[in-house]
Amino acid sequence: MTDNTRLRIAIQKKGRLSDESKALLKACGLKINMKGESLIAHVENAPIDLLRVRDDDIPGLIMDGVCDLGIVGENVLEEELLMRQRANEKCDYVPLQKMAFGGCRLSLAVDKEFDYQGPESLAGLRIATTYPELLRRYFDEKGINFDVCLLSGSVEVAPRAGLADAICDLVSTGATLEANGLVETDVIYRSQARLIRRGGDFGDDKQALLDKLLTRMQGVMQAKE
Ligand code: PRT
Ligand code: ZN
Repeated sequence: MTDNTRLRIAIQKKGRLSDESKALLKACGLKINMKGESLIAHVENAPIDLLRVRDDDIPGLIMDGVCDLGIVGENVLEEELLMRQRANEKCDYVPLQKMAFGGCRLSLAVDKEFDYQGPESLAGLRIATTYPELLRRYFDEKGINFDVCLLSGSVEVAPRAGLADAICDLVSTGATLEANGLVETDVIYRSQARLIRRGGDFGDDKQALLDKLLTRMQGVMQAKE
């Protein structure tokens, strides 16, 4: 049985958001008892548990009401939201603070030899991405058809490997694109990490704990500015 009296926070287990998510919670005064690879880490000085999962699972855990709070990239959140809307699935959540980390952009990129004149240059071509819904929204708004090559990693090698004519991937410094002979053409979505909470009522005790945590988070983030 799960203990519903404890506030459950989903954070990325390993990756670009995990260290800063943990650091933020620690700076809020939480004493986290993190043992190796375990899925759940208990907070020793508050009725809070951390669920350490893949970032892709965080929006679903919140939208299904399995976790109370989550820290996730808006790119992953928006992709899940569009997918659930398309499938008519439950997508109840409340966006809270933006975090001061995880900044990146989802961009189209083509081979540097490609004669790119705008998104219409990609009409009827194949684009490799991990974010088919965000990509589709962008092209649907422009009335341009395209094919998808769905990859969960190594998107930047798809053109060279002959899998796709262009890519749509996350960019931060641009070094990965450059190393693969690609040029960024259009930014289709700007993202950063965000705190989200599930919909519905939390009950008095959990709500009070959440309010206290949010106030502390604001303080920590303001102190950093
Ligand atoms: O295992 P899990 O599924 O949890 O992790 P993951 O591998 O899916 O995600 P991870 O840890 O790579 O990224 C987590 C989140 O960090 C993303 O969803 C974004 O919100 C955010 N983020 C910020 C980034 C980047 N910057 C980023 N640069 N995520 C990925 N990248 C990758 C990009 O895909 C490309 O391969 O870094 C490369 C480009 O970086 P530059 O600096 O060369 O441009
Ligand atoms: Zn992921």
